[in-house]
Amino acid sequence: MSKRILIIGACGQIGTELTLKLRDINGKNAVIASDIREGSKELMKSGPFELVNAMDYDSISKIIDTYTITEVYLMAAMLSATGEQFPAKAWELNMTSLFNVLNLAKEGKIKKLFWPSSIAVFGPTTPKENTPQETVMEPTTVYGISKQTGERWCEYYHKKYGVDVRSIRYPGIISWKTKPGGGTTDYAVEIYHSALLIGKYTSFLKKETKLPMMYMDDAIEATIAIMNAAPEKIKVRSSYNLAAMSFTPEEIAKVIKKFIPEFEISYNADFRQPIADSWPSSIDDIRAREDWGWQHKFDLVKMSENMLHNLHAKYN
Ligand code: AKB
Repeated sequence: MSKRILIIGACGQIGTELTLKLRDINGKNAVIASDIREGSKELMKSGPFELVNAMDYDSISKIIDTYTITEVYLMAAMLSATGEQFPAKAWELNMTSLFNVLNLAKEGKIKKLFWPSSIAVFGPTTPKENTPQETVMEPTTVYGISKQTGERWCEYYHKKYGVDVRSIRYPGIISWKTKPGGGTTDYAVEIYHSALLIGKYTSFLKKETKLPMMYMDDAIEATIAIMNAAPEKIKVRSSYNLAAMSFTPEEIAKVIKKFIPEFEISYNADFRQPIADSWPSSIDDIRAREDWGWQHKFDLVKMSENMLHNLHAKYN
């Protein structure tokens, strides 16, 4: 049977670019985009789209039957900052959507499943630098708790029912096409937009807050690579640590200043500061590199060049 992909949450930051890339690779009709609302013009024009709520089991099941779907990428989630405003909703969305696809896979309706986890699974008692794959995990956000719980369930469904579920612990993802929403790492996207539009930015994290980050191109590469790897190479069935770079607001501002010398940064830490403080500063992703050949391409300078180039073209 040929590969037919359903992306749930296709209009979000990662979902948009993942859908476009998977359509380039597999052809537009082999990739069905779905979300609770319509997305960018580029996404909507690029191939089939279905309106669906990730918490609605029956609707997802129907789409899977209609399009004879073989693989699902579940990209819908409420992120860390919004999750702290709406804890019950965050838990409900993040867990119900995961159980829906895990159960559909258990019933044999999905052959392969991608579900993203996050560095938010770690907490203040986790080693902060070079956080290992296996370590203390005591997350303090609802989002982090939902991701950690989700990881346990993924491993359980794999071991108990043979579900082929694959996962990555995404760091903060930086991209120019679609803005992120409701995350603690979002400052690292906002800063580029503000630098180009108004030449200044007020960071909601303190200048010395170092967090693990990744450019979208690398995140998409990794997501497709883990899904294409032979099943025996995927030795971690909870979720893989994944890393590319780590930096502080002060460091990213310094690099932006190289391209836009008049750029100014100021700092006004808010409720997202304690979330950031509870997360690692850098991640050890040796298992992903050894098991399925992960390699990142973008560092802070290369990413900044690419972001500013693409955003400049978008705004002019
Ligand atoms: C967030 O900030 O909530 C996300 C994440 C690190 O998972 N970007």
